[in-house]
Amino acid sequence: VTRTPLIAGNWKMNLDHLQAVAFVQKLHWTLKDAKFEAGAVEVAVFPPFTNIRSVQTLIDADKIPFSLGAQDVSAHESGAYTGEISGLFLHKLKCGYVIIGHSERREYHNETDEIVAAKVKAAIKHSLVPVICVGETAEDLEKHGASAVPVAQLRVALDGVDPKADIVVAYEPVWAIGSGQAATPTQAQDVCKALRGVIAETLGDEAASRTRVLYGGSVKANNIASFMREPDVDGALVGGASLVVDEFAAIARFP
Ligand code: G2H
Repeated sequence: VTRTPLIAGNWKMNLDHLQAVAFVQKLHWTLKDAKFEAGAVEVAVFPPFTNIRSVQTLIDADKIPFSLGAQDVSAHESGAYTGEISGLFLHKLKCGYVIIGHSERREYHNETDEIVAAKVKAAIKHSLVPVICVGETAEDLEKHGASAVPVAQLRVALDGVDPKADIVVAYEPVWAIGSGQAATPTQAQDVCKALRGVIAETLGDEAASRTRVLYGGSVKANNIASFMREPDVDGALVGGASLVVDEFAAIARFP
């Protein structure tokens, strides 16, 4: 199987809806000028909830070949959950993806592996592709090595998932997030390979060979190619560098 590389921009809590529209327009023009071939690489943007409608309208109107995703989803479908966003709402806004279990949500919102697993099921139920984030802290790395924690997190997240479901896995070592200190390509490869092993073990070989496993954590235009050369790294989840048009465009043009 050939897995289409996925370059995903996680904007986190940045850009309001007007800035978001201007940004996506400019990114589109920049990639067009560079004769960027949609299809060879999939580009996805993950704006804050309040911008999804505006970005979706633009993408639709100008036939912009970017995928759209949200940064979180509720584990519940509807009801008395003040402030939460249902997967059904995201699906109706034509979101294709949703990030689940980002380390910032695990840390600041106490999201456990069990909550992550429930959100993964909610996303799949509403035809959203979950981008399941796993990764070890600096302390985990020192105590247990790189792959033990992400492997354990992914096992819980995939428990009971339909083997035919479309999912994406993102390995984001917490110590590499926003720190400017990315993992080495070899470190990323080792853990991404171990995570593919977990997919094989829980969902089967077919799912393991088709599912994209991303690396995230201080990905920049000057290191993307080194990650993409690794056989088990199928793309990147990009934070800080996804907020700068030229930088993100350069990442998307890595081949
Ligand atoms: C990790 C990553 C995007 P950054 O959080 O998910 O952020 O590229 O800024 O390290």
